[in-house]
Amino acid sequence: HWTAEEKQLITSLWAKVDVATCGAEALARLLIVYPWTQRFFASFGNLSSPTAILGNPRVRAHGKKVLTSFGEAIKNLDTIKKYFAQLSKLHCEKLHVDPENFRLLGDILIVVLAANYSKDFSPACQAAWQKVVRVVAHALAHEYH
Ligand code: ZNH
Repeated sequence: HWTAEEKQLITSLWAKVDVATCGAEALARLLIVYPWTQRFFASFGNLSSPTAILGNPRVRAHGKKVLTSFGEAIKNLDTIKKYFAQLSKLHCEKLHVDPENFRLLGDILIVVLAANYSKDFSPACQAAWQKVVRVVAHALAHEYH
């Protein structure tokens, strides 16, 4: 269900993405824009202000981890449910993350990409990425019960 053009728009932007920087920014923005998401990261230390969150090394490291995993998913778009089955179970059974948060992070990631790669982020590129973040959120929610 992916056209060659969509895949091209996805991989050509992804090739430019700085995963550490954008991952850190995306998770930090999630915690700032939707402060109730901070409850999942209570062990991460100081989250008391936007500045603290943006500079928090554990937020930065975890954001990189999440976006790295996201990047692996992009390489497995046609088998993404299977690819994310274990991770979906982990988020459901152990981490108890409400899947609504996957959608929120997806929307935040779109903002981060648009802000950092504005020249590349054409409406067609946005359309392909909106689809990616929706499919990723759906796959991560698939093993919830
Ligand atoms: Zn998550 C973890 C991915 C989203 C929360 N994650 C994690 C990991 C990974 C991920 C890979 C690691 C695992 C292991 O270790 O084994 N995520 C991911 C992705 C996504 C996500 C791909 C999308 C896209 N998460 C998310 C959200 C949230 C979360 C939205 C909330 C809000 N995670 C989480 C937590 C954890 C994780 C809490 C754990 C951390 C620590 O370290 O503790």
